[in-house]
Order: sequence, then C-alpha cells, then structure tokens
Amino acid sequence: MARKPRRPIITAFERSPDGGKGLARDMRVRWALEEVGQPYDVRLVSFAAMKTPGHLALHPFGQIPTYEEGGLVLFESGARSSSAALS
Ligand SMILES: N[C@@H](CCC(=O)N[C@@H](CS)C(=O)NCC(=O)O)C(=O)O
Repeated sequence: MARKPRRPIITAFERSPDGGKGLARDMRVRWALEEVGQPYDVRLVSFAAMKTPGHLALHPFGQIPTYEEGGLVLFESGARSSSAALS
C-alpha cells in the first residue's frame, strides 16, 4: 500500500506587526516551497504562543517560522529555503 506523502507544516504570525503584508520570515519558506511545488499547511501562532514550551521545543528563540515534516523540525528560514532549492 502506498504511503501518503507527509505534508509539511510551517508556522506564521497570527497577527503581524505590519498588518500581514508578508514581511515576516515565513515568506522565505513559503516562496521556496511554492517554487518547488510542495504543498504545505500553515499553523498561525500568537506572540504569546511563540514563547510557550510547546513552541520553544520547535524554535529555541521563540520565533516564526518553524518547519515540521514528519519527525524533522527546522527553525532557520534560510536553511529551509536552501534545502527546498536543492531537493
Ligand atoms: N534567523 C531567523 C529569524 C526569525 C525571526 O526573526 N522571526 C521573527 C519574525 S520575522 C519573529 O518571530 N519575531 C518575534 C520575536 O522575536 O518575538 C530566520 O530567518 O528564520
């Protein structure tokens, strides 16, 4: 039986300081994933939620974006974008 491909999840601001004009660093990851045609889901997080243990387990600086794919967790947008470009 074929396994269903895992759909990555990225995090982004629930409310961004710029009013959601796409200036936060999740844009780098979104752009890279869109370029390679990789579908993904987005989990929106509040500033308070970013500082909770649950989010800090994904991102030690309590920031966005994070990237989860199966058991893999990345928190540096440049690293994730480069990885997408090379895959
Ligand atoms: N070097 C990190 C920087 C991440 C970063 O600066 N995230 C900002 C949004 S663009 C953030 O979460 N700021 C909220 C905070 O620091 O509390 C990356 O490129 O992923």
